[in-house]
Formats: sequence, C-alpha cells, structure tokens
Amino acid sequence: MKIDVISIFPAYLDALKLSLVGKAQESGLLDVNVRDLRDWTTDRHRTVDDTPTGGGAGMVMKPDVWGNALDDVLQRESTLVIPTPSGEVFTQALAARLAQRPHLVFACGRYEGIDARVAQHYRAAGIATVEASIGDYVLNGGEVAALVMIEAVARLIPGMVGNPESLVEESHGEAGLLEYPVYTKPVSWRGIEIPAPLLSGHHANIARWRRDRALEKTAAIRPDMLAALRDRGGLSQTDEAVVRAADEVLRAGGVPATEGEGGADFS
Ligand code: JD8
Repeated sequence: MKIDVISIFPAYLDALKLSLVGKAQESGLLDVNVRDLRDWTTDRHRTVDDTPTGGGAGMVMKPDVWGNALDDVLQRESTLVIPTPSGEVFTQALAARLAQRPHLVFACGRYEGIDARVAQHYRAAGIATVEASIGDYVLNGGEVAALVMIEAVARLIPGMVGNPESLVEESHGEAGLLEYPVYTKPVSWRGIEIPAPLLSGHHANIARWRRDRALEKTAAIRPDMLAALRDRGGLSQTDEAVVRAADEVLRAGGVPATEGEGGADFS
C-alpha cells in the first residue's frame, strides 16, 4: 500500500517512522510519503490560507494550493481522505475498507479547515473521497487524526501484525465485544492475584472466562455493541445468561467482578 500525507506541519507525522508502521516501510509492505503543502504555494510568502468568505473567525485553507498539491499526488485509483470534525465517524469497518485500497492520500487541514470546494472537486472528478472524523471532540488540525487513521489501517494490511489471529479478538474487531482483561507475571502484584481460571491451563475454561469478562465489560461500557452483536445472532444462550447477570449487578449499582471493589473513578 502507498500512503501520501500532505500537511503544513509534516514533522507531526514523524511518528510514522516508528514501530509497526516504521518496520512496514523498511520491509516494503508500506510506502509512506509525507509532503509539505507549502511546496505547492506560488507566492514568496508561501501563503496557504485566507479570510473566510462571508466573514467569521479564523482563516480558511486556499483551494488553489490544495489543488496544485493534490493534482500532483492523486492518481486515478487513489482514495482521498480528508480528516474533519464534520466527517463520517472513523470506525474499524472504515479502516478495513481503506486497507483494501492501493493508494491513500491524507489531506491534513489547519485553521478553520480546507475550502469545501476541494472535496467537491475531486469527488466530481471521480476520485474516491472520504471525509472522516476520529471522534466527537475538536482538534487543531488533521495531522493527529491522520496518524490515528493510518495506524488503524496499516495494521490490517496482510503481513503487518505477527499473528493475524490477534486481530479477531480485539475490541471493535470481528468479535464485536470489548476486550477481556489481560495479565502477565507476577501472579500476585500489590496484593492483587491473577484470576485463578487463567492459571488452570484448561483452555476451554480460560476461553469461557475471557468471553464472560468481555461480555460483562461490554454490557457495562458499550451496551450498543452488545445490541449490535445480538442483532447479528452473535450471542449464545450462555452469553445471554452472562449478560443478564451482569445487567443485574449494574442495575444494583455494582461493577463487573474483575473491576475490583471501590476506588476512585474519574466521573
Ligand atoms: C481537521 C482544522 C481545526 C476544526 C475550528 C478548531 C478529525 N475528530 C476531530 N476533531 N477535530 C478534527 C479536525 C480539526 C481540524 C481539521 C480535523 C482542520 N481543524 C478546526 C473546526 C473548528 N478548528 C477531527 N478528524
């Protein structure tokens, strides 16, 4: 897969040189190019913004500069991804769709955003164009969002993660549940023991324990995901019994077993 990122703060994307995405570039699985938008300005002040038409606070990014840049970088089979707080919510499903594409181009805006005609123009030109938001909070620009999207997409590229199996059980993965709690040595830490089933070596019991904890956590934190899993027939009778018990505890104001009693929650 080829990824181009255009930004007026290209150094923001240096993190892509690290870890999994960094190694994928070394192994040739991924070809990432970060470009400075100002390289496509035409005036000696390298201007990328101007006042908002119709008035209002802040500045807007100029369409002509973005046009110069995207005309150079986009190819017919490219997908243009524009991070914006007013976009469709970025999800694992969207990440999986983008991971199928040969070339992604991320246009990172700043100021009040990019002139709306840029997305309109490339859509009309037949370029697959996605305006996406990473969540309901406001950032100062698209760079951090591009980092989030690129990491989520890159790790779905075949050959990226060591054991593709691990992708299945992840939160928001195919299992459709939040992840079960994980532990490692020491067995006892500051008076807290690793739950006994995990020490039993009994794989079926361990799998059942983990699914129960995932069901409880999802019931407590993301009941919407449980409803979605139920609607696609993903909950067994045993699962439903675990969920009913968890809902009992929650209704009684309790917390799921593994959370441990009391303590300061940040609410
Ligand atoms: C791109 C400019 C800043 C946004 C005035 C603050 C995504 N989930 C998200 N939150 N914020 C963004 C995002 C913010 C951006 C740009 C993405 C380009 N800004 C603007 C509108 C209000 N300033 C985002 N993905």
